[in-house]
Amino acid sequence: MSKSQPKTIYLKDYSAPDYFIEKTELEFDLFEADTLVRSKLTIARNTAKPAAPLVLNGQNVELVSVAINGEVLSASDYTVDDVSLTISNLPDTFIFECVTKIQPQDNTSLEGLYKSRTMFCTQCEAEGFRKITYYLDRPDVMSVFTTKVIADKQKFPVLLSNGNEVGAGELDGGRHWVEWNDPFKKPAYLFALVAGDLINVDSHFTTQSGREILLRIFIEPKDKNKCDYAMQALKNAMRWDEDVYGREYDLDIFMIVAVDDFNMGAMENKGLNIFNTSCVLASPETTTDAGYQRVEGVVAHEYFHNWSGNRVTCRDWFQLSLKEGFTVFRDEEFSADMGSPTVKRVEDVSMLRSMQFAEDAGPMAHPVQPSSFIEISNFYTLTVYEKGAEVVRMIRTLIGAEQFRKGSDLYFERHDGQAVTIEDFVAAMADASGRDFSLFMNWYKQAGTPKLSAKGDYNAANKTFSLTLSQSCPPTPESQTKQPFHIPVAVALLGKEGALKLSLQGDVQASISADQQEAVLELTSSSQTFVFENVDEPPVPSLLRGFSAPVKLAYNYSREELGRIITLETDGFCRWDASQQYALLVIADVMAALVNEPAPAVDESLIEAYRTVLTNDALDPAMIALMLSLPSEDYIGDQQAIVDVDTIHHARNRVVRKIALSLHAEFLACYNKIHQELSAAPYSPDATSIAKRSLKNKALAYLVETGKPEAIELCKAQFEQSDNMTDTMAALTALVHSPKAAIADLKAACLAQAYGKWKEESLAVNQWFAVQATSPVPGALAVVESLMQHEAFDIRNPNKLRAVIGGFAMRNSINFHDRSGSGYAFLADQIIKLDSQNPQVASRLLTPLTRWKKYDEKRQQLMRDALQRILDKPGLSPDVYEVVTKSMV
Ligand code: 0A1
Ligand code: ZN
Repeated sequence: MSKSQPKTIYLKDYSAPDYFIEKTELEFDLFEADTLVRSKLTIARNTAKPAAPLVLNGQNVELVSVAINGEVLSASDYTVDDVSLTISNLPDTFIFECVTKIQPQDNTSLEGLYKSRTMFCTQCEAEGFRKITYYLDRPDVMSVFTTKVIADKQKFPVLLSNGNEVGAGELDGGRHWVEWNDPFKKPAYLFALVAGDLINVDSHFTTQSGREILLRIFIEPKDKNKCDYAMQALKNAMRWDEDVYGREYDLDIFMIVAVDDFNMGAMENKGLNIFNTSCVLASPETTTDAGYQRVEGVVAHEYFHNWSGNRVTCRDWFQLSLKEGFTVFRDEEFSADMGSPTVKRVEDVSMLRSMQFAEDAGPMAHPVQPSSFIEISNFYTLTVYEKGAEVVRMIRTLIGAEQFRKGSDLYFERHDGQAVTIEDFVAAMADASGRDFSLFMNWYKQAGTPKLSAKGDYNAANKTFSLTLSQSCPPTPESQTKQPFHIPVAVALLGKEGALKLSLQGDVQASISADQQEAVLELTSSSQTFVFENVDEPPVPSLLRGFSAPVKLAYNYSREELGRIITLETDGFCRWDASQQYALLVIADVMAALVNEPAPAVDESLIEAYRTVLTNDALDPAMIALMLSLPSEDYIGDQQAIVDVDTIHHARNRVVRKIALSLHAEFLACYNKIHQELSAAPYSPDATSIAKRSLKNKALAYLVETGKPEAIELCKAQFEQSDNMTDTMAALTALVHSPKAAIADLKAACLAQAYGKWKEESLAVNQWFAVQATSPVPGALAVVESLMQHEAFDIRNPNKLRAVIGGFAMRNSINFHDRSGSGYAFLADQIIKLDSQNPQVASRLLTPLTRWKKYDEKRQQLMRDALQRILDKPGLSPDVYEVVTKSMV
């Protein structure tokens, strides 16, 4: 059965539910061939809707029987279609019972109840519960759940659901049952069930009020030694939420289950989080530093949802960013506190600018609070998550940390146990701070990345510096014209010796920090001029400190001015950004020159700036590594109206090589020094060691770029001797991605050796797949095709698909965009195949094809052909249908 013709749903059509479900009692009888779900719902009519029939959502479920108040209904008493069950003429309160039959073992969509390897598990957000049983599957219907799970005891000794275990027992035929009760009302999307042969690792946490919480992570026995890091991250997150937000955990037990087959990173089901193994398991031999940090961030993210998402949830799915934007903001701040705040900020902004900005400029662009959708799964986006977090961050910037905490306290207190809107969240912030956020709401309602243009004018006679800020925003699908945004612009003025003391003329909307070195200017109309007074020398303005707003900044900096920011700015973000802008100017020169000459010169001043950064012992090594990383090809492409794939790739490579050759001695010294320091102790994923490794491996990558035999030897030695995945993968990546034909045998040998070692470690194999799929060396498509035939490839596993197909289509521009169109045709073939199997994954992998407008005419045509071929597939899922049709306009 499939859904009927895809239909658009609008926020403006929201209407409260016709019925409420006070109590939900479920019984799952799990068998190999199918599962019986018995559901008993205590339902009350919404008295504001006296005549409404009961319309329950249900999809891919077989209705076995249905009863009202104990009376079994006959087929003429109700109607069923492929998405709902309707019953009319019901009393104001009643008990609804039904039995449904489902086939979890055949459920390849990984939505609803499904099997991951030998384990049963669920994924109900956003609308997966309806694939389990008939229900009011919408987040504003909140209910108390009791769940009894019955299964074969030997195969499924562990039976879990939300809340507390309230009973267990044995049954005939080797079966057993466990019953769970969750005392907190919740929407169905937070329901979870797990049945499997799992072991658990336990720990405890004592809350600020002295309650003892059992923390339990369930894994397959082979992964027993891989959950210590997640457990510690969980405890850190619990403490942090108490300290920073005053939020304490509420149940007596908090469980995490690791599953191999999962569409996303993890899911915050009440008291029973389900995690993609990639976001919870970690060991030095299989997990890189970035992997460790991801585990820490995702564990915290899901935990923080217990308040921002579960205790206070979303009224409808247009409010998704209410929980996601706020929770991402919370997890970003947590990670910042656990490591280096500046490094974290740079990483987050870098990702936002290269990925979310592209989304905001593409055909699927939507506001943080979308106004319509066909398939909500398509709206778990960088815009809702990451831009949503930026919007929350701007609220904090505007009202300050103290008022922000008051606003958050008020929000949780006012709405505990409710399903609310983004407007409710902002109202709490407004009420707590006394600030007016009406203009600010445009950040939630309008899509597109605003452009912020700035112009500075120094008047030596008056000792004033006038800064004129103007904003505009390109049209996006939902709106051709835009209202102004309320943009907080954090500014410092840099003199020859450093930041100048700031004082603003007149009564302007702005605040100045206690040390007078930073002003937050509030731009609220299309253009405003702010005048700084008592400015004794011509300053260089450093704008958008800490990336105070998600905008594209345009200021005509000279290389000298950027140099001043790089050396004198104390804000790490601006310092890094200035180095990026500098590199962009240099790369742009090379790109222009490439038209006439095959090997243009590279501006030496960039090399000198890099030399200064590389040899600055006062800087955090992680910051040095980031400052020495050239802007990504995606980010460079984003600056162009039409992306010149080949020129970007070649120009950037040329600059990389030039840096590598010019700073060879410095990179080698840096590498040797850090290598020696780190060799003194076993691997540890602490912030200081991570920072050092990031610089060491950046140096290694540059060394290998030189192609010098001794550099290749050094890399090979690191690959062979490393005791950790970070160093192993850094060395392997440098070799595999090297264009040097002479090392082909070495590459093959290292890849074979790595596979031999990782064979049994699925998560390590994923990285082995990804390093090959993302290789810029010509011929990647053939490699990808052969990887899909590899014994370790599993087309039903999303992590494998993301590593191989995603790696190629999303992180290998030069090969994916091959002029022949072979990359596009390949991706279309895969989407057509995956669409019936797993629409959510298919729809996400499709993203690169939707960006066809950014490419030259020939590529545009080839990409559109690929999209058309997908659209022509009969019975296309609503997920893929929505993305393809919106992107073909
Ligand atoms: N709420 C989860 C993410 C998530 C969303 C949808 C899913 O299936 C369609 C699964 C997980 C989070 O923010 O972590
Ligand atoms: Zn989330």
